[in-house]
Amino acid sequence: MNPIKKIRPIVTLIAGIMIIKLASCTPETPTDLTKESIIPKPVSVTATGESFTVKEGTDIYVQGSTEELKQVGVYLAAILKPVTGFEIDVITESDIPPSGSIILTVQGAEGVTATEGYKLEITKKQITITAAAPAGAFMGVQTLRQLLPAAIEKGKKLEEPLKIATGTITDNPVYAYRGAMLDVSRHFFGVEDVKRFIGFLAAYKMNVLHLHLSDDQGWRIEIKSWPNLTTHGGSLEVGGGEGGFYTQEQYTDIVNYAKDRFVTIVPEIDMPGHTNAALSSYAELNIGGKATELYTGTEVGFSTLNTKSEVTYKFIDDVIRELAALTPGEYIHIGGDESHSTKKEDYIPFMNRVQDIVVAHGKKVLAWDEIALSTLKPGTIAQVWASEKNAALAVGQGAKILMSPAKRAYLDMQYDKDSPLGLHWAAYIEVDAGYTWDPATYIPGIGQENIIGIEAPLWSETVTNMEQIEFMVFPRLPGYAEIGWTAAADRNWEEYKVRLAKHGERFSAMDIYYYPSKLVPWPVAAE
Ligand code: NGO
Repeated sequence: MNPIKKIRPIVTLIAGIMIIKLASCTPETPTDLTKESIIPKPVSVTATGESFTVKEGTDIYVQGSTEELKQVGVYLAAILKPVTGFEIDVITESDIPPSGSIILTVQGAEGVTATEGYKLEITKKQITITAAAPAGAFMGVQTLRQLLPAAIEKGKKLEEPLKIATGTITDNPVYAYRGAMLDVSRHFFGVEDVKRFIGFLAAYKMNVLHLHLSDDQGWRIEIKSWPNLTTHGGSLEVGGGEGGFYTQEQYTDIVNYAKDRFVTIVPEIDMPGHTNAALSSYAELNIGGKATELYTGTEVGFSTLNTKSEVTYKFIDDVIRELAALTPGEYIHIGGDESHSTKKEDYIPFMNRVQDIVVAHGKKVLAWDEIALSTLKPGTIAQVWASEKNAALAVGQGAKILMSPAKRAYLDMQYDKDSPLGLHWAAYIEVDAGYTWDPATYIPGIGQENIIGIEAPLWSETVTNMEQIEFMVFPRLPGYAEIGWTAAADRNWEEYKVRLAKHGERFSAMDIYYYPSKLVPWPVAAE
């Protein structure tokens, strides 16, 4: 059961929003690499004043050939082939690359140490991406992609040759975890939508997609040992429309698609609250032993698993076992938020025991900040969304935290009071407010050494289709990517907004339906 993409355009809802069309003009040959609008901003860029041209005969040479690195070459070739019309082979033999080549190498990478770090050298004669690992080469390719004309994103043959300004870029991220979350429970999004979302993350060097797979309104991942979870618990969504779920095969397809783009999937099963879909599917999980009705509203905090019953732990063990087997990433997210119907004296032993289950299946625990009330196992991460007190409790236990403060990082918050979609219980988050904060100074007493990274969650109470996802995510997502990648000292809204504006053309070429915030100096629309 994989409902096709629902088409319910919000165009009518946002009347008055201008679709920006750019004037077509002959592109100038780029010669100043320092003038390019790269997001996230790299560590250093120096220019040498010339340009490289992709020509007939340009091939991609992969040196230090692991299969993974070769795949990065194949990925780059797939971008260049349709827009140039050239053959563009990926060559793994140790031949000396001729003039005009693009080289991806993990050899001689002494200066590049971070797994995702890279050095991109562009001369008139060749382009070389040097990295310590294939992940870094992939990040370098994303930078290269942004140095090419925005029109390449349409994937169609261009009349003009591809030219790139020469110089050197060295780069590596500040935080290892740079992610976004998609709530597929409140509204379900099919495999193709999730893949498109992963593509957005990869384009901005983000490396985690957290999937919120279960909540009161729907259970979205097939669990073979508890089949009603999806056949019954996955059948609806907020508003009463048809829900859906991923078969294990489809989930694996998503995991692999993400892996090819150096994005790790973090699956979340929310518990002990936010569990009505499970409670409705299996009577024995309820405190009174009676199954609940399916729920299609948007209230929170009314459901809880029976934390005193052994059946509950058997259920959780089965779910985590199946999910862990399908998930190559190191984390399983166990929710733990807003368990208002679970007594505190029951919540704490429950979270302790579920952490043990996750660890027993070879994974580390991620959970919302309330988990800090329990005893954190080594490696458990608290995802800070609401409570600075919980953040301090987690750090006090020696744990690291993941920064997702709702007031700054929630992608489901409205931009302003006129936004047609989204909530505003935490804040209105205009594009500048989403960008102008620093995870390492946000909570007094908690610094970079306590933080694994940043994640921007998109909850989907009000978001029903891909177009609406895009409207909430763009143009805020590149800002979160930059917060996670670029040092705070190198970030500045006045400078960033100009770079972001240049990406409007890229969003349009990617057919992304973005919010044209008045705070961003988008290029003037041409008739
Ligand atoms: C809260 C709540 C979610 C809502 C979201 C809406 C967390 C961690 N729990 O965030 O269930 O969907 O707000 O913004």
